[in-house]
Amino acid sequence: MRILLALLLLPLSVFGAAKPPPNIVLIFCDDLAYQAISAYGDSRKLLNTPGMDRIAKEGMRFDRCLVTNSICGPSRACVLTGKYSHANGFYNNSNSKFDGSQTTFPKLLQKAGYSTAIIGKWHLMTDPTGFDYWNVLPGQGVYYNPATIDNGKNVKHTGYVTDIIGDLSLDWLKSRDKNKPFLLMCQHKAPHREWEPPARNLGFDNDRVYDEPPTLFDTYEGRSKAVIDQDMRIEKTMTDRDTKLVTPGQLNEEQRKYWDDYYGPRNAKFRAANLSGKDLIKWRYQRYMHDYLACVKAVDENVTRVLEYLDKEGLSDNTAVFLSSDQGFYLGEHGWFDKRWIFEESVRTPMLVRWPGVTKPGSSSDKIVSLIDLANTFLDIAGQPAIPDAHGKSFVPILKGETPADWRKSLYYHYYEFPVPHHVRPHYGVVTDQYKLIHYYTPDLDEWELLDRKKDPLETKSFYNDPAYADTVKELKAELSRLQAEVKETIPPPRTAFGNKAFENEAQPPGQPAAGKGKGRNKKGV
Ligand code: SGN
Ligand code: CA
Repeated sequence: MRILLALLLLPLSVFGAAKPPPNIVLIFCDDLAYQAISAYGDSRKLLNTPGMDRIAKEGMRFDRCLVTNSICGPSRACVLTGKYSHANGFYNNSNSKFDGSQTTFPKLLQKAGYSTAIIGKWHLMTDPTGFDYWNVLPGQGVYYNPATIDNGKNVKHTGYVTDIIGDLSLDWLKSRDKNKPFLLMCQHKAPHREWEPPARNLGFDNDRVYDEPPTLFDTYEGRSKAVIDQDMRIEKTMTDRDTKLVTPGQLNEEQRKYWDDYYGPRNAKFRAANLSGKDLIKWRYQRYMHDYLACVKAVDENVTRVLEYLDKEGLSDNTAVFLSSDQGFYLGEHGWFDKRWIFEESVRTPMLVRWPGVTKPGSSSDKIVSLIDLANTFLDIAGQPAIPDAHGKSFVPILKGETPADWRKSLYYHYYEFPVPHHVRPHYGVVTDQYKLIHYYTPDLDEWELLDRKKDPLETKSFYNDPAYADTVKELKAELSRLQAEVKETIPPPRTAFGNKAFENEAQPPGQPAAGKGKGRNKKGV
């Protein structure tokens, strides 16, 4: 009898009103290291992130989501277009301007009937296109009392940027057109440099002493000149502003009070200790961890707010929630902060996805996915055709637990911006599960490196000149050429790719090994 009843009811559910297309929420952070998310299980156990962990627990954690050009604007252009920098035209943060007339996934979702919104960090120089609502920070934005550009109009806010982006996101969700599926891109500024925490999180760690990464005092022995010659070390590059020995200018009186109450006595103790050498690096590392993690904690609190809103409105079941970042970030590994490199902490970015009814709760994938895959993934979720000339692919099959046998085994990478900020030389390369083959190719440098993650997980050595790796180098060079041909990148890239006057007076164009000398570095950061 019960079976009969079930059979009678079946057609109602199968042929009843079609389920509306899923909503899509992308929570996209700036410089969020996977090491700072507890779901990723870093051995330092840096922070507890219940909000982000909830997405992992109820969905899938990607352990190898890689970027293709590890800086802000370029990554964001890759997300929107599904294409590499040389194809979407946005190479660097210094002089690139996003061509908003090109095909992007928000435009296609909008055309397919979605309400589309972007709130928070944008950093693409031209106005957003493809959004019914946009309210973005100008440039990098600031942590305290930020201005935003609300559909073209300047608005001044009082408060803390992460909470403001959270508030604006919830406001939009509440006031959106409820007859349509939606795309919300909630894009945090945090935890970008200079890592300024909100009042409530100052001292959240009770002056904990964080474990140091084993490579905090890396000497870069045997590494390429490019690795030795960077400008992103805690020792050399971190400023008094970064370490809060200088109070940020944009605080109001009340904010300054709680700021000084926390930092004042600690800074006095630091000054009295008169640290130098390794002790100074150790102190800076501890201060960096407190500040950076306190910013991540605020992001996490705002992730929870969004998830709870979706629950309360009964939206969770039909909403795919993605959490990611424009790139990874160094938390003291190799003595560094910042990103840019093809190396692991920089090239690998967090990716957590919850899609109820589709993605198995508590699952993970070690397949190589990339931010260039997001555009076609979102279109696939919405039941829309892919952007045909995008380089990225939909990873919906992986989300469904059905990884295609021919899923990519390698990814092409290319970083361009030089010399400022951070003096990381342009390089391209190929990343596989085990290896990274890298070519530094500026006029003053023609060097290769080979990293082996299995043999040397901390990435402290290059095996390029080791005869035992000759065959591997040969195979990877062939793979690199195959990938360059596949994505149709011409080497050397145009000079404009580098973003500043790095090679202005060089006789040889970048890409051609030459005797020419590199220009002195410009101290003015971008
Ligand atoms: C600023 C930062 C740099 C950072 C770039 C790019 N300096 O210039 O440390 O690498 O942004 O970051 S700061 O002193 O102004 O903070 S990105 O995330 O936009 O690519
Ligand atoms: Ca960034």
